[in-house]
Order: sequence, then structure tokens, then C-alpha cells
Amino acid sequence: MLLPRLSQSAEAARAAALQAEFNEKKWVWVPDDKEGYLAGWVNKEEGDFGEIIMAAGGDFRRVPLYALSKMNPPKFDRVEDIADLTFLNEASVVHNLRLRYGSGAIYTYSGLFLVAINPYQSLPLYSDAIIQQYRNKRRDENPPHIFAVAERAWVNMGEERENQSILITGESGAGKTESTKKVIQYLAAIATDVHTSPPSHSRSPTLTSSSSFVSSMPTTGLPRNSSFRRAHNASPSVSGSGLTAKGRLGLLERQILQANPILEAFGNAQTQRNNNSSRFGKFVRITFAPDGSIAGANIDWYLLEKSRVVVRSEAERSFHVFYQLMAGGGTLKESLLLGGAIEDYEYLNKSRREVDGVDDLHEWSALKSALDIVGFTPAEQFDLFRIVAAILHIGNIAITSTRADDAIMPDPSQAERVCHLLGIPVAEFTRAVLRPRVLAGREWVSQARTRQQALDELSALCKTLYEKSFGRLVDRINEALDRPSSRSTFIGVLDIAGFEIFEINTYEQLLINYTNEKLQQFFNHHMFVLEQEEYAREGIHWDYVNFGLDLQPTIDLIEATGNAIGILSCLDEECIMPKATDLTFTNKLSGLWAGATGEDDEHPGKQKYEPARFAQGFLIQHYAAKVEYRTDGWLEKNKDPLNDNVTRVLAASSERYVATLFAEYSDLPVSSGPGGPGNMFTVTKKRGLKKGAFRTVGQRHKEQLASLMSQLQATQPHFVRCIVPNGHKKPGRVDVPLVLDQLRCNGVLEGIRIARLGYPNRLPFVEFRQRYEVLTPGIIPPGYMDGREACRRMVKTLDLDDSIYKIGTSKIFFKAGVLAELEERRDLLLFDIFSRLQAVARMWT
Ligand code: AD9
Ligand code: MG
Repeated sequence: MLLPRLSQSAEAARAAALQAEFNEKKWVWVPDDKEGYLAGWVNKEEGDFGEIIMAAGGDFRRVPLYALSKMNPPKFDRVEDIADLTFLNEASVVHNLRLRYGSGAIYTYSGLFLVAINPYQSLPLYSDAIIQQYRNKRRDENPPHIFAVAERAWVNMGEERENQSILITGESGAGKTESTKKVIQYLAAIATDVHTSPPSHSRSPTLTSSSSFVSSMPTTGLPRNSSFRRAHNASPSVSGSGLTAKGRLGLLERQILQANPILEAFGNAQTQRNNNSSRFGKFVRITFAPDGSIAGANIDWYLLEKSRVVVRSEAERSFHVFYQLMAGGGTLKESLLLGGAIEDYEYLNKSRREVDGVDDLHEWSALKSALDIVGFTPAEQFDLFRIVAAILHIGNIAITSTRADDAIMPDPSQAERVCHLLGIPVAEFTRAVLRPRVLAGREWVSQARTRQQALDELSALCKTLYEKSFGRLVDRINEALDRPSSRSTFIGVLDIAGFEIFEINTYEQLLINYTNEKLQQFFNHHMFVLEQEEYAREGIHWDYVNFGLDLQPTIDLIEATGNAIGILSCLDEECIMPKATDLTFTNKLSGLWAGATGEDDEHPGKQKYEPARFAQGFLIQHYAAKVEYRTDGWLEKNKDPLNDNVTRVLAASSERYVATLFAEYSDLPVSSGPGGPGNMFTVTKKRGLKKGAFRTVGQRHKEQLASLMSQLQATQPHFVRCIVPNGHKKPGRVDVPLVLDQLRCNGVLEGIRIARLGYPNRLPFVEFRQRYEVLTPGIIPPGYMDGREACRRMVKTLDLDDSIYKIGTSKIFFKAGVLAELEERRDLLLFDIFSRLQAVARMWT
């Protein structure tokens, strides 16, 4: 229906008036240092410059034309999918996000992405009623939501028997972990529904679409997954039952949900950016039986920030579990010899001790109950806390030095506590730290350590203990949850830090940015494939290069091995060179890529590398930005810095748990027979590691990442991008430059760039004809006409240049901006007709 009925006309008239007002001026977005972009209109153009009148305040600005971005007509305000915007520029993207966020719509689609802006307040978006609202619905039937993403993954998995992945990235505090929890909450609830009672429709408040435009507008934008368009009734369909989802969950579902508080206690900490910051990345796979019920779960983890147990900024805390144990440990603390308070422990008293709004005692109870539910025995729990306590005691070991600068331990009582907990002999431990035996030529000799060396050894020990114990903790959770079966399929949720650019970027940033470069490549490739499929289906010729290849040179620069060696391999090589330092490493890099160009043997990543000018380091051109890395401390960070005297003592511990943590260093095979009650982790296999094989941090990460990527490649992916709206952890305010930076780093703008290379807006023939035939009266004869032919005639009459559209077999495709122009023409015409009708109506009343 093209003409609004007069009786319903108030809304339409308002919209038409807005549009008419908009059409009177040439509206643009003007870049602004503080606000990002401000609205204005072009008063006149002089050469390459425009004279702009600013909408707020009315002052004049002279701006180069290239810096201006076209504004979308008002009916595009708050569109649910950014890809539907006809002017796909940065300003319009943030404008739309900001408008939506202002009205509580924190979720927005951008083609293949779901963008989620942290609300920093609890919103009524996640109740059981809302879960039901998203059940068995297509993406366009509901407002954008993380539940819609989970639903689609679930449906696609069921229909296509294909594994799914949901990739969630964003910077610290953006809401990745919260989003992950929502996905798991949704999946647990709907998978439980599979077994439950008859449908009864919930009448609780539901979400409504914030934009009336979108529902009236034909579907345009980026290609959607083929399965998305299919009506999906095939999946087990159950609507809400009277009980709350939580009350109905079975043990396995509860165990899966309870794994999270455990991981957070040991893997999260308060930081300046986030009071509950995950200091590791994770990939959680939920497996489903063929009937849609949950069959198990499995967790992989990446890059734990283990240095936090030893040092951190003054404004931050160590991992939550330290404070929880101190607050709630009770008699357990006695067994762990923890007589003091937080102030008494060197590893805790140098930085912040409490988090606003967090009650460590309460969290302790939550942790204990989660451990019980997941099935950790009391002895297993004791082992976990044994390590936490041992670390605190190690931190209190005092080391001084003799006049000859040899390290000594003046008070052995502290080391005795440590050794008691770790099940190792004090004399051997002390000797390993203070005077380890080293090979001098052919002979083993005791070598005295300096105070600093001994202290470094102790902190390295704490980091290793914590990381290994964390790894075992995750293994143990997996033992409880993981029930692989050949017929199951999974949905994997990746919660991993996004691209990082800090004032000073170091090895950790390189590894995380490398990861993100790979994930972005994965996205680009996926989008390319879908786009290509759509064009092929529609018989449209196109010849773009595979977008995934764009990022390969940067990836090669970092990860390549063999002749065209990359940064990580180069670092590994330096780590085994006798006299290498961070400086020799840095020089080696520059020697490889900053020198004169030899054309034949040119490294594919060479043009992505630059030596740093003013510091020891280098720059890499990533897809998101050019990042400068400082290389101080990289050799140490890449190696396992524990001396083998210490590891051997620990491997021989009388405490099984401790011994298994260090089993790979052991000279003696660790028996895996039944042990006492402390027999928590039996060593089943040595993970393909040769005894004593030395693996660097970089190697390990590269392997883990390769395994992650190959898993992702075997899934149908879904992409979620979380955004921090402002730097104050406060609701309401959107800091536009900050948001723009994130959109650039998280690939949303990159996705839009790619979309613009093709024909981002597309309409089925019928919809195109319905909506725009009004612009070509009399062109299509009455009676039946083939949709394709009708479109062809229409575009001819509309005088569209054939470079800006393509006619497929069922749809017509447009370059960005074309539909806006058609919309504008249509609006003007309708407004004109409408005004005349109103005049006629007035004459009769
Ligand atoms: V980090 O890389 O682990 O430092 P995340 O995981 O991206 O980070 P997180 O999910 O922990 O951030 O969110 C940070 C805080 O924002 C949470 O503790 C909540 O207080 C707040 N948040 C995030 N998402 C939501 C939401 N959907 N609703 C309400 C939210 N609050
Ligand atoms: Mg997190």
C-alpha cells in the first residue's frame, strides 16, 4: 500500500514533513575533534571546500568537501541493521548506534555482526519471557539481541547438522563475558525446554522493535546466511512453560553454568577498566545431542595473565580467588597456614584490596557452592587453595644478601610453610633457589645466586604454579562436563580480548593483536564466501579479490616459519642463542625487514614492518591500525624462566597434585595408579611433549591459535562485537571518538568497507516493484509481467547508470547510496500527492 489512509495519517504526515524538511537542505556530518561528528548543511560550495552551517548553534564552518559525510534521511534513524543505511559512512554508523543506545537499544546489527554496547546498568532484556520471545523466530522478527544470535546458531546447528561458533570480541570492559553468559543462559534454557511441558504462551512484557521504518522497509543490506531466510520450524519447538528456566535446569546444565563462577574466581580480577576483567581468553563449546538437549561442554583457554599474581598496578587487584579465600576461608585458612590478613601478604598489600560493590565473602560462598555442584571433592578443592596459599607464602619469603652479594634466606620459617604446603623438602627447595646446580663445562657445580636472581626465581615459580594450577582446574571442569559423542554437534562461544593499542605495547599485545588479525581474516574470508555465493546464485559477475588475503602479509610477518621467518620464530631463535638480548633480537628484526629491498627474496610481510624511531622496538601495520611495540623483556617473557633445579624439586613433591603439575619436568615417570583422596589429576598422557622439551610462550600460543582456527573453520560462524560506550563505566553517555576507534579495531568498519566494494543493498524484484513503481507510472502494462523484465524497464525509466545496479535472477542489487536517492524521489512524490489530497479533504470538511 503506497498511500496512507487519511485517518491514519498523523504519523505519516509527521514523517513526510520531517522528510520534506530534510530534503530542503543538503545535510552532512562534519568531523569534529571533540564530538566525532556534528550535523550541518552545506550553505555553498567553493572549489574543494564547503561552507557549512552547523545545526546546533548555526555557526559557519569551512570544511574540505572530502571530509564531509552524507547524512541519511530521517526515516533511517534507529535502523536495526546498519547495513540498511544507504549512506554507509562512519558518521552515520555511530549516529545510528548512539540514537539507538539513547533509547535503550544496546544491540544493533551491522551486516554479519551483532554490535552490543555495554549498558552499564541492568536492563530487563534477559528474562525467561524474552527468551521465549526469541524462540523459533527469524532475525528480522524481533529487535536485535544476543539471544537472536544464539537462536540462529541453535537452529542452524539443528537444521544443517553443522557445528556453530559465536565469536565475541571487544576491548576490556565492553561486555564480552556478560554476552557469553547470556548465550549460555539462552542455550541452557532452550535445550532444557526440549524435554519439558506443553507450550503455554507467556504474557509477560516483551521487546518491541524500536524502529517502525525497518519493518516497513524491504529487506536490504548484506547477504544473510542462506539458512537464515528459511522458515525454521524444523527444530524442536517448545514455547515457555510456567516454570522459570532456572528451576527446570538439569544437573549438567547447572554444572555448565556453575563452571563460570569458578573460572572467574581464578581467572578474573579487578582492573582499572573492568571490576571483573577476564585475564584469559576462552572458547566454550556446548555440545548437543541430536534431539537438541545438552550433551556436555568443554573449555579451552588462552593467554592467562599470570604475572598478575606477583605484580600489578596499584589501582588493581590480583585474581579474585586470593581475596575470596582471605575473606571466607575460615578453618581452611588455618590448614593453609594463612594466619594473617591481606595486609600481611606482600603479594596483596601493595595494591588495591577491595572492589566497589563486591562482597568477597559472598563470592567465596558462591565459589564453594559452584565447586560442589561441578563435583570437586573436598580434597580437590583443598589442592586448588593449597596453590593459592603457597603463592602468598612464597611472596613473603625474605631474601637478603651477603657482602659478596650471594642470596640468603635469613628466616627459614617462611620457606618451611611453603614447603609444607607444596610437599617438598626445605633444604632442597632453598638450595634450588639460592644455590642451584648448573653445568659448568662437564661438571655440575653449585652456583650462588644474587638476591635479585633468587627473587626473580620465586616470582617465576609463583606465576608457573598459578598457571599450571589454572590449567588443571580447567581440565578438571572438562572432566566433569565433557562427554564427547560422535553424534553430537556443538556451539562454541569465543570470549577473547579484542585488538589492543596502548601507550606502550609489548609482547602480550603482539600476541593478542596477532590473534585478532587471524580472527578478522577469518571474518573477511567468511563474508567473501557468502557474498560470492549470493552473486553466483543470482548469476551476477563480479571479480573482487578474496578479502581474506588482504591481511595475510601481516599474519606472515608475525607467524611465518622457514625461509621467510616471522617475528615469533625469530624471537624463539634468539631465546636459545647464548648471548642474545632484547636488543639483539630487535636489531635482527630490523636487519631482516628494514634494510634495502632485495626484490627476489622479499618477505611477504616486509611492507607491514617498520623499525621504531625513538625506542627499542618496531611497528606493525595491522588491519586496524599501525601499532608500535616495545621489545623490552621479550626474551624472558617468551621463555619458561624457571630453573630446572626448582622444577625437579616440585616434580618430586609428596603432594600428588603438586607433582602432577610439574610432571613434564620430572626425571621419574609419575605413576598414574590410584592415589589417596588427594588424587585429583591423574596423568593420562604427556600431551605429546617430549620429556623436558622446551616450548616458548609464542610457540604454545601459535599452536593453540592454529587449533582454534581449524575448529572455527569447521563451523558456521556468528560474530558479536562488544563496545565500551565511555571511559567512566557509566550508563547513558556515548563518547563518539572512543566508539569509532573500537568500530575500526573490531572490524565493523572493515566489514562495511568490504560491503561497499560490492552491491550492499539488495531487493527481491517484487519488493522493488511494489515500492518504486510509483516513480515509473505507466511503464509496466497491466496484467502479468516477469519480475526481472519489470525491474529492467523500471531502472531504464529511472535513468540509473548501469554501473550502480545489477539485476540478478531474483533480486536487484545496488551500490551504496542508490536506494536513498530513490527513497528521496519517492518521498517527494508522495508528499506532493499527500498535500494535494489534504487540500481536497479540507475543501469537503
Ligand atoms: V574483559 O576483556 O574480561 O576486561 P569484558 O568481558 O568485555 O571485559 P564484561 O563482560 O566483564 O566485559 O563487562 C564489564 C561490566 O559491564 C560487567 O561487569 C557489567 O557490570 C557491565 N555489563 C556488560 N554487559 C552488560 C549487560 N548486557 N547488561 C548489564 C553489563 N551490564
Ligand atoms: Mg571478560
